[in-house]
Amino acid sequence: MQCVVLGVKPVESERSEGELLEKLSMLIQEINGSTITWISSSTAHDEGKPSQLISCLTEASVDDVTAAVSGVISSDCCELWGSAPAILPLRPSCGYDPHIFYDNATTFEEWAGDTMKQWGMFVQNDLLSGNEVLQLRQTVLDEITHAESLLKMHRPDISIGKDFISFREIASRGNYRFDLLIAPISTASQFVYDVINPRIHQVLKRIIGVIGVEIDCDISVVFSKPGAQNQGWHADGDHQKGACDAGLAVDGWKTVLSDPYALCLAGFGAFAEIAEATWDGKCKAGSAIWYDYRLMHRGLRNQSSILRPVLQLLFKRKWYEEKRNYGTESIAHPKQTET
Ligand SMILES: O=C(O)CCC(=O)C(=O)O
Repeated sequence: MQCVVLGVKPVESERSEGELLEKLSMLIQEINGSTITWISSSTAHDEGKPSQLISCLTEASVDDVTAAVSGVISSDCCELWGSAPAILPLRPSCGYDPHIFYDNATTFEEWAGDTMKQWGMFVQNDLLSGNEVLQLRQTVLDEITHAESLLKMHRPDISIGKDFISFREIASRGNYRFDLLIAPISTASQFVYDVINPRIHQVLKRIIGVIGVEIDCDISVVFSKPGAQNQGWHADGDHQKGACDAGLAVDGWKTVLSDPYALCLAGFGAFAEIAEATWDGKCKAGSAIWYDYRLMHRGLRNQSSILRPVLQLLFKRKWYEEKRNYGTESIAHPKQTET
């Protein structure tokens, strides 16, 4: 089973996105014995010109799907934009904001659970007050200063920001961007246990589990120094290398994503960028972006003149161990020289 995305040009003004999808759903339900399920539609630009995008799930070949669609639409051009063994996201016509920002329609916990299932992410505004942000910011900056002073003391050969580093406590994520693990016994971690966790406990319970029972939490700070550039699209976890998951959904991810095994409180990929399906998640300090750990994401550049810290809380099933993001050598020890 694969997801196929086709672009149709030109976009006819009288044909809304929904109409094309409806028409195809009526006219093409099967190709050479393979069922076609039409999923969604959107628009994106191809060399400056708008193109209507439509996606479907099928066992049929991409050529057969393209030919079938070309045969039923009055359009100059129908071409393949992408295909994948997982659903390729298309931007909803109203954009993402109405879906991923809470609108008070139901309880926050219920909405958060449903939104995570459907969109893989959501925004929680004003999780922390202004004063709490200042307090947290200071403790996190102290951790960064401490880590950098250890690095300077023990590894003076390293040019912080320019050289690639991968230590047990801190790793670079491209020029001028770092991920620093916060020790479980530290002022910053205590802030998470005392202030943040009680506020999000119910949401976590609905989405992934109870802290201390099914899940635990890795705390880190991703900080981007002035001059950090846009990151490449990526997903952090080891799931890409075939690590076991929380349990595949009944149809093995074909149409339904299984429950997450890890959540990150703090995106999409190359195809999503071409299809204009990405979301640039900017939110106020003190607000949180929650996302399923499998979601493709990237850090945006820091054009300001100050360091930008982002507290990252990775809530994960206890069996999941994050091994990919850091190294094994400690910054607290001098470089071992070969004898
Ligand atoms: O810079 C950020 O905010 C995100 C960083 C990130 O995604 C990563 O380092 O894995």
